[in-house]
Amino acid sequence: MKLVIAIVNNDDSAVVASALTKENFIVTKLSTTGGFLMVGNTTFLIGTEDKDIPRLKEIIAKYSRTRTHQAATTESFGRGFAEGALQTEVNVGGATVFVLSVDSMDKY
Ligand code: 2BA
Repeated sequence: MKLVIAIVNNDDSAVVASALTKENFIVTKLSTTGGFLMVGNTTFLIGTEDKDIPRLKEIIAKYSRTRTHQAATTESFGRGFAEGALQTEVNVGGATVFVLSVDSMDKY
């Protein structure tokens, strides 16, 4: 058994969640914030069997788009820089996916 932690863009989260549940994956959706851009994103927790991991990754990749994001980084916070200073352009996503091994899962 695996636990998948998938971080996706907020704009893709509804369609990713819908595609996963349609394919019978059980999903928990968390509202999260990226530490670099300090912009909201969505983290999915998905417990699933090892054999379903390739299909799960395929679905997440299919519905997660890469975007260019222009923003002040956290480097500028609290240092008195003018607005627009330390702006940076970064490619965000499609999705960042971690796959963890799970010792056991119980439901009571
Ligand atoms: P953020 O931390 O807000 O990062 C947004 C994007 O900024 C990243 O896109 C990456 O292109 C860039 N970036 C992040 N940290 C950077 C740094 N120290 N220097 C230069 N550029 C940096 P993604 O890699 O697609 O990541 C999107 C979001 O996924 C991240 O939002 C974070 O919430 C999460 N994430 C990505 N990799 C992670 C990791 N190794 N561990 C935990 N969370 C991760």
